[in-house]
Amino acid sequence: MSTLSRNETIKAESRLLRGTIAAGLDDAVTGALAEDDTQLTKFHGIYQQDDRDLRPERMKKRMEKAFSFMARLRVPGGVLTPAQWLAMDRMARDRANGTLRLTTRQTIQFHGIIKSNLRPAIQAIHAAMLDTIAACGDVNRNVICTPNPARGPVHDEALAMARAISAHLLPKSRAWHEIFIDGAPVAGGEEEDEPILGRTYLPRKFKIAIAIPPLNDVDAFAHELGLIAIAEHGHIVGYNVAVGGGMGMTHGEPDTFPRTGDLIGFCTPDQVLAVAEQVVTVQRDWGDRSDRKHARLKYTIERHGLAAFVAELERRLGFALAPARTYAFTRSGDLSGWEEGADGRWHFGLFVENGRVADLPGRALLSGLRAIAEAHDGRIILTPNQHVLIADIAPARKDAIAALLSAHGLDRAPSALRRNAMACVALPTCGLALAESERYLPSLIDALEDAAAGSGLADDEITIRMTGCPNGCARPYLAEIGLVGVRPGIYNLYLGGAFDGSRLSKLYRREIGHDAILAALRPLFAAYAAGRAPGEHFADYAIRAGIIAPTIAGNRFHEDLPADLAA
Ligand code: SRM
Ligand code: SF4
Repeated sequence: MSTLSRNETIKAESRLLRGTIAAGLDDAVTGALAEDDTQLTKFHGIYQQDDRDLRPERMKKRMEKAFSFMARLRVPGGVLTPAQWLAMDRMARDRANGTLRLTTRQTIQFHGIIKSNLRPAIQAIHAAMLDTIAACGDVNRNVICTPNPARGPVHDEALAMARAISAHLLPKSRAWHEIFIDGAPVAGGEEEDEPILGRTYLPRKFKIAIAIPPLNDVDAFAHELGLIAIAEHGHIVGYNVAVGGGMGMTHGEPDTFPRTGDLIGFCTPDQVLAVAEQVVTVQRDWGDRSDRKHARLKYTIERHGLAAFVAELERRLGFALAPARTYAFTRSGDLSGWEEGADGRWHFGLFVENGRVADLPGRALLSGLRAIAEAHDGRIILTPNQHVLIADIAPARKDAIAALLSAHGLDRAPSALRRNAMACVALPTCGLALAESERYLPSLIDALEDAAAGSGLADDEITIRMTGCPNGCARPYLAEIGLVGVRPGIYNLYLGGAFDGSRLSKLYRREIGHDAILAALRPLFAAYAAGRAPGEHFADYAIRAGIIAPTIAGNRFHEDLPADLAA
């Protein structure tokens, strides 16, 4: 039997995620926590980080790294009340770096929380009836769901399902409350049990998304479990089930790869919790606990084969899934601007460049959203593509909200290219970043906008996503244009992901910098403008024109796969 990874021992010895975190928080000598505890805080939605911009200077001065913490909320379906938004805005200014960072999984991250602020920060989150439980770590992460209240009951039903799944799969350990909120051990001193996840939790992170066709804004095929809602007469009658998607890979290691999920059938709404639970338990029992690079469900399925996985799932369920139903996705990404719901209420999709809510020259997002939250009595919904939906605006309040948007410079629509762009956080906080992403993509888009406009494509939607390393946090391998950091200033360029998020891209150029990226894309924009068929998307054209090969090996790829497999 292969040796268990170090994380498995840390989990096993943690007393259900407690470790020595509580004592570490009280230790004023260092800004950090004990190394093993930094693995455990992840299960509580908290990452120890350091400011990488400051590393050289502090190393020269022989100072400890500039440690701080990132905290991530758990917000299934991304729905907040205006009061919760205001509480999070205040928390960010009082205890973090003064910005909110909206993520690709429909939630908020706070960066730069120093250790002495961590308990008060988490307590402020708790006071707003929110939490950070299971937002990171080897557990089921924030369950995401198409945020489209204009769809009425269908959205309500999908959102209720996202919340139910999140609650069902949540760790039962009270460690989060004990460490950060009340300090009180479980009554009677007995440790809780983890009937679904097990006392060593899952082999690796686990992700679930609910899509409501025709929108594939959640990228349903990028998740361990993708549920595609099937609606009839305005209500959800069930969900198509896709399993084994995931994005992460490592440069130069072809046995790691992005993979799109396999559609394995259909289940009714009352079967969903059982399906989610049993997909989790098969992965819990079959997943690789020796090598964390091969521990995600996608590798479990590749190792055992899809048929064996489905047979085991159905054995545990005690019933077979029905055949998948017909559905059609038309696009990924978010809708922006005003949309009127069937009930007459209005929704405004607000563009937030790369999810960073801050006051920028001419675009006061932080104070603008604060003013809107003060005036708004509907909901504020975080999207799966780092934007915000100001939802459920009564017709009588629409003008007031529009005036606030305008007063803060938030009513100007970005270009079609920028609207469909996403970048992960990367530097300076992400410890795994090999190159810039959030701080670089806006200037690359400036240049690409010129190129697109020069080819007459100013209004054409093309998805472009960048990450600072191959882990894939902005789901770059599902974009029409993907840029993945290799080292500072250098990226691999991928092309060919489907506009509706159903097909992975392929490597087009290896290790290129800013000028070469522009040199590669400019002629492609021109060729697309001249040669496309009516309604044809950029990546579909690139495949039809032979710019990139049409297929990948099954539903996975790697930049270093041998040509015969990759073609
Ligand atoms: Fe991610 C690790 C940021 C969505 C795949 N991700 C990280 C860490 C925590 C770095 C670390 O482990 O030290 C990053 C923190 C950076 C920072 O300073 O904030 C980080 N991931 C993000 C966010 C904030 C990107 C963003 O700009 O929005 C997203 C937070 C989502 C959330 O709210 O829960 C984020 N990460 C994703 C996604 C997209 C998704 O889930 O839809 C993926 C690809 C899908 C997938 O999981 O396959 C993703 N993140 C990873 C991986 C690669 C996992 C793998 O199996 O290979 C890592 C590294 C790891 O786990 O070892 C990672
Ligand atoms: Fe960090 Fe890489 Fe994720 Fe970007 S893709 S946030 S660089 S782990």
